[in-house]
Amino acid sequence: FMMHTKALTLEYPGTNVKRFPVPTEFVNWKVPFPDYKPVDYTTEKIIKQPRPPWADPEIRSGPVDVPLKFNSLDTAYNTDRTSLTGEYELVQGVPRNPVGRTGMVGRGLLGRWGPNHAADPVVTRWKRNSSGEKVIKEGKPVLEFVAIQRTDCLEWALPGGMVDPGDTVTNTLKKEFGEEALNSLELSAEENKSIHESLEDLFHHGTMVFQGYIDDPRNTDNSWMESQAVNYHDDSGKAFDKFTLKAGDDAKHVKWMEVSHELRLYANHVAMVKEVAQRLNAYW
Ligand code: RP5
Ligand code: MG
Ligand code: MG
Repeated sequence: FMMHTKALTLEYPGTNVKRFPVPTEFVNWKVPFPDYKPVDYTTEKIIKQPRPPWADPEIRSGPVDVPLKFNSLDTAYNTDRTSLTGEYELVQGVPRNPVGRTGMVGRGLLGRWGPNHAADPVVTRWKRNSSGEKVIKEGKPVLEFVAIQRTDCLEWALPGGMVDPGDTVTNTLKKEFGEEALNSLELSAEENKSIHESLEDLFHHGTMVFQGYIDDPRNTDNSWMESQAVNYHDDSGKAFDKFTLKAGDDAKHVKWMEVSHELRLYANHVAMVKEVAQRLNAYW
């Protein structure tokens, strides 16, 4: 069962646009909502020509040069249009959000019609005191994970990012962690090489902790975020000593954040971190 709440936030992020209010009982498409008048919004950034490579053409105004292949790998656009939630419906040729109504049609800030794929690294270590012993709460060791503060909304989040056209999820996990938590974009070629090698090691053994629909505030009735979250756990605490966390790209700050039930994070990132805590039998 899937539900969204953050995708119903009336103020559409980073704009003055307001969603049409959808009371929770009307989210489900199966519930008739005759008064539903969703606002139609797609950011200028993806409509203006030339289009960025991560953005699709407008498909509601007539046939396009290269038709989009929904529910399949679309090689013409170098993008995966399959959904982790299963096959999605098309209504008048346009994908329909598998969870339900959002109060907005069009793509909002998202580039793709249908699923927009992202990847979220959950990098963890045990919290230790000054003598190097694990910190214990209620009989369980306390975890820490690498969190970034997003520049777009100032909310704390996992250092995740969109899968670029033609790129893989595995590579995106490393790339986004490097860019957002290590500021790799502003390091010298040499520094990057050494970071890349260490990351290669660390990111070798990951555990998939979540795959599916993301309750992202940018979602619309026709475009939505999906992600795969992978946990990389540094049990000895030695591997990450090599790195200096430094925020970069779309991150304003970065830090090791303590894991507990009090976490408040972007989208449904709390659920991903909670899953990691449970798997590692850590304090929550
Ligand atoms: C969320 O947005 C995903 O879980 C991921 O963390 C992020 C990807 O978008 P950008 O960070 O590139 O904006 O839905
Ligand atoms: Mg990024
Ligand atoms: Mg990001």
